[in-house]
Amino acid sequence: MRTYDLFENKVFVLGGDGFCGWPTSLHLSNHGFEVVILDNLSRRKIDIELGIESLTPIASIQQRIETWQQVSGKKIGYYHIDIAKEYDRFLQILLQEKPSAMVHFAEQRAAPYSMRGSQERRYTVDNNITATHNVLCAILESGLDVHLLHLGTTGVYGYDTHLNNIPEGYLDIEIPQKDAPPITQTILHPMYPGSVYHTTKCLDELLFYFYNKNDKLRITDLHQGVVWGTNTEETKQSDKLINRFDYDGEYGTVLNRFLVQAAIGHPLTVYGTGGQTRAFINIQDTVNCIRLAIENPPSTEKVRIFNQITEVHRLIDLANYVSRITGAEIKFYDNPRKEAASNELPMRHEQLEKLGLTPILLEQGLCEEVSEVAKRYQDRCNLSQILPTTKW
Ligand code: NAD
Ligand code: USQ
Repeated sequence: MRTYDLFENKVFVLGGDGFCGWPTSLHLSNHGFEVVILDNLSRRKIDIELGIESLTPIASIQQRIETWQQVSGKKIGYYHIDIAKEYDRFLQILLQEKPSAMVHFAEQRAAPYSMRGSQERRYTVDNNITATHNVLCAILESGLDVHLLHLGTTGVYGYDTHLNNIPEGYLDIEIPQKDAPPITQTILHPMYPGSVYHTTKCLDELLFYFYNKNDKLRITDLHQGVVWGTNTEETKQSDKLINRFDYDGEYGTVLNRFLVQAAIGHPLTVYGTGGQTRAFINIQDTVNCIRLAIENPPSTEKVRIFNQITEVHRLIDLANYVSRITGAEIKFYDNPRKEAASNELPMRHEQLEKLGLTPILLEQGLCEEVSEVAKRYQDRCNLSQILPTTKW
């Protein structure tokens, strides 16, 4: 049986140069954790491949880390490594650094990008599944008791069902038996992915299930909704710490896209009738949730699953809200994705709140803050990147 030394405080952040990973690294560092980032900068390479750029000018990872040390006096370590391709080196780094927790963001995360063509489909599966499996294998082979926290998605539950009480990961079901009373069993909620990307998150879930059952690895899977916002308390401390802000049709997420569109006078791009409903979370809450989950590690009895969301909105309501506060026009576009015309999403999310999360809900002030960032950098906005290019 493994033992867990509470509050050994070294944390690996895999994918720590990304949109969620960078503010998480700073937040954990600010809260006394010794942070080590592992990233292969593949996201920056995809920007070059697609000819897109973050709306905000992001500093290099080296400048980011140097600036954080100047601003806070705290050090962040960094390894340039491909988790999917450099297993032996990853294991060596793990054995050398001995972190007590590992936050795993290191995956290709855009649904549209994963559906562009065979190359991107294959890359997304190869990268995401191999990265996750390498992480699990390395933890097992190291013999270390590392708490793995993975960023999953609420998309694993699917968006075209009519469930009215989506649980946090598990369902109790009755399995009919021949000539005997039914057996009650707790199972992972059935998965209904809507893109190759979302499918990789479902496959990740199964890998976690197996390694926990077989090897008692300590795992938290955070089923996160669409993230919005850009800066956090820490990234605001210097221009060189600014977070990335994707607004293009492949990587930009919907609310941030609407706020940029409003700032540059482009109509809000509502796909279909806007009847789709999604769960949302502000980036400041993302980093708070991850810290809370690290500070409160799970047992090894089963994979702990939290729905990391704070609110649920229908897309057309969101567009109307942004239009009301900014005066932007709304325009309906043929939906480039295969999605139901509408769905409901009543999703439970009390576990993180029980650990102390005080949700930041959509409010005008925060939208204005994001709009300010969008206005400040509007000259960097490439209008030709606004409309989606991938259809499925
Ligand atoms: P991102 O693309 O900005 O960051 C991912 C980071 O991982 C990048 O810095 C990239 O270079 C790195 N990376 C990818 N593959 C790697 C590999 N093989 N080895 C090393 N590094 C690698 O994405 P994000 O928005 O920060 O999302 C992070 C995680 O959170 C993803 O797994 C995503 O599925 C999940 N998530 C994101 C959102 C959202 O709205 N952004 C919502 C729910 C879940
Ligand atoms: N949408 C529009 N207009 C736009 C962009 C999107 O109407 O201009 C709609 C989409 O059709 C979709 C919804 O908004 O119904 C959300 O799209 P999105 O691009 O904001 O988010 P999605 O593709 O679902 O993916 C994002 C992240 C992914 C994460 C996921 C969480 O990129 O990493 O897993 O949010 S979730 O949505 O819960 O699956």
